[in-house]
Amino acid sequence: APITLIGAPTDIGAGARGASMGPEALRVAGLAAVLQAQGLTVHDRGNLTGPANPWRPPQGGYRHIEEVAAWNHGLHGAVLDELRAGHLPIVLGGDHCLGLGSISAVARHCRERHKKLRVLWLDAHADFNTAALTPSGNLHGMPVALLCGLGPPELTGIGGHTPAIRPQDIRQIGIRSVDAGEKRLVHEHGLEVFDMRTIDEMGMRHTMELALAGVDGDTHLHVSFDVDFLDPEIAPGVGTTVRGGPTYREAQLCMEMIADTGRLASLDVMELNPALDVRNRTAELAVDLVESLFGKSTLMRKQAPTRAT
Ligand code: DIR
Ligand code: MN
Ligand code: MN
Ligand code: MN
Repeated sequence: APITLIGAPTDIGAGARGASMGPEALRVAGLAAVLQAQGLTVHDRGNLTGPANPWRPPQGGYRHIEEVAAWNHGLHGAVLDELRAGHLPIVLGGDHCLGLGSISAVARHCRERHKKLRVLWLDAHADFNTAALTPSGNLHGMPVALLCGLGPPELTGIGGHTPAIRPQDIRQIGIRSVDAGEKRLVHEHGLEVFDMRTIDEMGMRHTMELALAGVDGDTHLHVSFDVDFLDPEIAPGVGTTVRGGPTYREAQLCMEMIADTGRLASLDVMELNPALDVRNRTAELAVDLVESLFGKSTLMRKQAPTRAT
């Protein structure tokens, strides 16, 4: 499918300013050209607009809830338009609160087309906080909970269906920072989390085999790539670094195994913060990984390598 780039330049849900510059940094790093070089058709529809960041303290456990709702409504509409047109949307974030608008649109499209949904959430964080549990009030720590129906109706209802997704639709990979109350909630809702210990113990290959199990020809595969998934040694340009993330090779294998399924149908690239980056290297790394996600491999491969399970 033709790819559409949708920029969402805001840091409205984050605890540090600067993710609003993410879309332009990804463009400067050559995202469109890299995909076109693989023979893909790419339309860049430019950036969405929305409210400025008023930088207020939390109210009732949430920071900037109205502005977060406005950005996510806009993104929901843009992603849904692209999916209905048969395009593959790539959302250029923006902070991860935008996963709400993007994935609620993907879920709506799946309901319309009777497709199965599988969301791969690549992140250092579980993003499963609620107003009662959050240490910060920042909504970028809550999109998975909101998508699962936990939170205020003005956010959980954005896709016209609450909950937008079920916990069993999602697999989280690379997780290594979960707040105390959030940990209990993740457990209660039965989220399938492949944390860093799992990756250490079974390796990225077996982890991805498990995370992708059951993905078939009827599955819409969505990847929500929070750039802080990556180890901060290789990806310093994010607002909330957590040490001990996947290495360059582990991240490449993760992306290549997703590409091998042939089912990738939408993508978010979130939390890139150029204000904290070093000569745009984190943006360049993200583009490099997206290239693998869209099937760039070192050699011609006749088929995906056999999976030993
Ligand atoms: C933390 C940080 N769990 C919070 N979350 C981040 O504020 O809710 N998510 N950084 O990406
Ligand atoms: Mn088109
Ligand atoms: Mn996140
Ligand atoms: Mn994160």
